[in-house]
Amino acid sequence: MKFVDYVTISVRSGRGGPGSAHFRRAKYEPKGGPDGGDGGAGGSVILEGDESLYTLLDLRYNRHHFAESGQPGQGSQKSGKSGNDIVLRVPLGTVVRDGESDELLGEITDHGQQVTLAQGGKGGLGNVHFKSSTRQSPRYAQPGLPGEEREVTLELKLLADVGLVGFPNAGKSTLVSALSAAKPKIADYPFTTLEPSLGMVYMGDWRSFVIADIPGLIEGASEGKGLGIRFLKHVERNAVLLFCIPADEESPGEAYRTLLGELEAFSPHLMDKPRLVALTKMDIVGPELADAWVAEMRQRFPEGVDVLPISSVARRGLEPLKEALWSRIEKARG
Ligand SMILES: Nc1nc2c(ncn2[C@@H]2O[C@H](COP(=O)(O)OP(=O)(O)OP(=O)(O)O)[C@@H](O)[C@H]2O)c(=O)[nH]1
Ligand SMILES: [Mg+2]
Repeated sequence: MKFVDYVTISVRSGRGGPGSAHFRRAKYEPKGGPDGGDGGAGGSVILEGDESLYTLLDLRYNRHHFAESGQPGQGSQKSGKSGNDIVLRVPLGTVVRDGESDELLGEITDHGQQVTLAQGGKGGLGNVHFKSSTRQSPRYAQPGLPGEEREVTLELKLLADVGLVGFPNAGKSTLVSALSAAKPKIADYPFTTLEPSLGMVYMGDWRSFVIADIPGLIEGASEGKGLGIRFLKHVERNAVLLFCIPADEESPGEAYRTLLGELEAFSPHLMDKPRLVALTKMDIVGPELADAWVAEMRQRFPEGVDVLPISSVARRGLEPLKEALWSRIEKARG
């Protein structure tokens, strides 16, 4: 399974335009001084973060990006026109490396953030700059500097669309293993999961999304209890939060509010994310009791919270859960 999107592209910036070695010509001034303008700068090739993109697909189909050269300077101190920059838009989370040395050139984390891949060559100075008391008629103007050419590798770590939130033992890892081919460690003791991991969920057609298994949270995690909340930085960029609360939880409403409180303590921004609740381990409730159980549990959550009963072990309720997640992911992707 692959969670990384790679593409290698070749980029070249434009050469700077040469400076002009022109001399002023006018009837009344037969020996006019130097008036050659500067050459224009070559265009650069620039990478720019775009929050509406999710893959490097566009660059896969279009791998060569050559920016224009600058125009030569002209008489009357006119500068040459600069070459246009090429701006390549990429999703947030794109890491850029030199294709040859593998040296890290930058990481795009913010919308509008730019990383220059190839800097346009500087335009040459016109002869007007080289006039001095001893040299009244410089015939010299600078050539433009060459552009840069390189291969760069772009790497996008796929962001999880869904982040799981729950107390230890809530069945988060089991759910990831039921929805995806990922095989996280599962055990009947708390804090089995120590590091977030990802699974790819395929929905049987062109739709797919990435789900992140996250370590368990406990009350006071924001003050360092349990594993703390540092790993919540992994859910900051998830579009949707899925709270996992076991069907036999004694106070589900309180559990939900406690989890929310820990998230908020980490970052109030997390409160803006769409969320829903998976009522896990429904197979421990007898089938004849299930409907009444779910109805009763739903009442104990704050109003407006979507609660979906599931069982990863019995593989029940998984399709409606995927669809519910998908509709929110789609909305978030815009
Ligand atoms: N009966 C039943 N047991 C389940 C189900 N899902 C998980 N469990 C059990 O619940 C226990 C905890 O499951 P995990 O998936 O490891 O829970 P977790 O939320 O990932 O736990 P941490 O990683 O410690 O935070 C294990 O013993 C699982 O077998 C389910 O659908 N039905
Ligand atoms: Mg786990």
